[in-house]
Amino acid sequence: MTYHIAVDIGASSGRLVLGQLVDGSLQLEEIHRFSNGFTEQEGSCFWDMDYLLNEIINGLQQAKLRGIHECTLGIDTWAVDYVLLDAEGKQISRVYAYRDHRTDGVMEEVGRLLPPEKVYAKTGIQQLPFNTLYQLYAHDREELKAADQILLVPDYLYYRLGGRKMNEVTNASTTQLLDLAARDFDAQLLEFLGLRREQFAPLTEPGEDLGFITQELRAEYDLPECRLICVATHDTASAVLGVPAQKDRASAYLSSGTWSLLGVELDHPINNSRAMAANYTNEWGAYGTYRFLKNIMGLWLIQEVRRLDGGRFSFAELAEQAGECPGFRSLIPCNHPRFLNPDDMIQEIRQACLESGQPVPQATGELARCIFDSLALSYRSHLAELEELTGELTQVLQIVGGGANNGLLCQLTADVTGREVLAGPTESTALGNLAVQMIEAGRMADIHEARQTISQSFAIQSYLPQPVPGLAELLLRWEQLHPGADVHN
Ligand code: LFR
Repeated sequence: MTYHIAVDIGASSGRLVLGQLVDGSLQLEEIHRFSNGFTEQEGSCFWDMDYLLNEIINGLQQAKLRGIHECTLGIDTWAVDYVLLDAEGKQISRVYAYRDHRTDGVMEEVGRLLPPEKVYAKTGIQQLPFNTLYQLYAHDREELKAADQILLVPDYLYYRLGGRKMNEVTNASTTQLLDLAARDFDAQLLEFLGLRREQFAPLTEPGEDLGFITQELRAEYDLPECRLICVATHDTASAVLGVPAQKDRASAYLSSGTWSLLGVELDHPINNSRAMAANYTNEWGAYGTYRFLKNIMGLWLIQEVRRLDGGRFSFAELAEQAGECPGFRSLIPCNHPRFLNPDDMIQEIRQACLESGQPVPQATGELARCIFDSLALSYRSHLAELEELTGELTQVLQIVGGGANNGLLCQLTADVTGREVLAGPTESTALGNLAVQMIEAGRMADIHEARQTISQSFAIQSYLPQPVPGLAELLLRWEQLHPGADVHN
């Protein structure tokens, strides 16, 4: 089989990307794109699984129309959200979106019952109010008890396509229920939630062959013959796999999408008290690695501003307008929980500026500028933290994902961090997804070769730091906003 297809679904859009190795170069072609987002029903936020499945099927039909009769397929999505199934494999509840407000205050409540230090020592996972641990705690007890299986979103999509149940490890680690030492679900945490181990499927590593899309689906929708390969199903895990190989220079990555995930890849977790205090996570990676990183609020801020602005301007236009506004005029501590899912992001940003005595951004370009300046300063603060925690100095920051297209944000990041920024590829998540499929198919030897191929196949843009006038004063202003007040407190 020469065709490999990545299904990559993020919080705001999904795509099916065809990957092929042509003369040693990895070539991508988008075969289908669709929008995604949670919808509000009776005051709660839900994802629509049937819609997502339908779009995957649409995409596969497009592939067939292009003459693809055989392929491998891998699926990645965002993390933490889950689907409950009954013994017949039917979905028994709606799928809550992680930004739903039902978890407000739950992390604190659980923290009073389970010492957070113990949970962190065990799991190494950062405190985020939407971790599956807290979502399950907030879930209707009876419904949870009655569930035969608990699958995360990509596990469920694989199951619907191929019929096999699994809990893939890179994503399962984001539940905050896995024990780093035992490398399985932790018995005490499950007991705390009133759950049994059998309610989860076997943990499965990226690279495993999950068999073919069912005959019924193929016949009903006239689909290609697809062999399902378990990839790193957490989008961030795939994005990190898709980071190009570096030439001997120490580098950190920033996976820039709805979230900004800033970190390094490690072959061991760092779950000491300092890492806990700074709220860094150790999510499990493919091939025995760990994603030591921090969640920063990311492009969600601008996505929301754009949505509330009626989608009048593209992201490129917003960056252009922001570039025309004076810099560092108004700043927000973007990781504050108030920005996680406010009723109105524009009002929330304006209110935060008003409260801190700064000019209130009015025009959409001014709001965008406030967001990009604040994100860049956040990256600076957390990069310093990362260096302290790992004891490794960073020379280069590799930005991958959609945010690598935002020249203004990349340049601002280089300027305020004083580091060279290497931007690209934007499709690192699809690339990481495809890399696992290609390794499994024997087209590439290992992840080192895959990363080498990625760096040779895509143009990477370099941004060198330029001096920021009045930087010392700017940093003082930034610190006064308490940017360390995090999504976890
Ligand atoms: C990015 C991401 C992050 C995760 C957040 C919620 O798309 O997967 O890694 O913390 O979404 O699932």
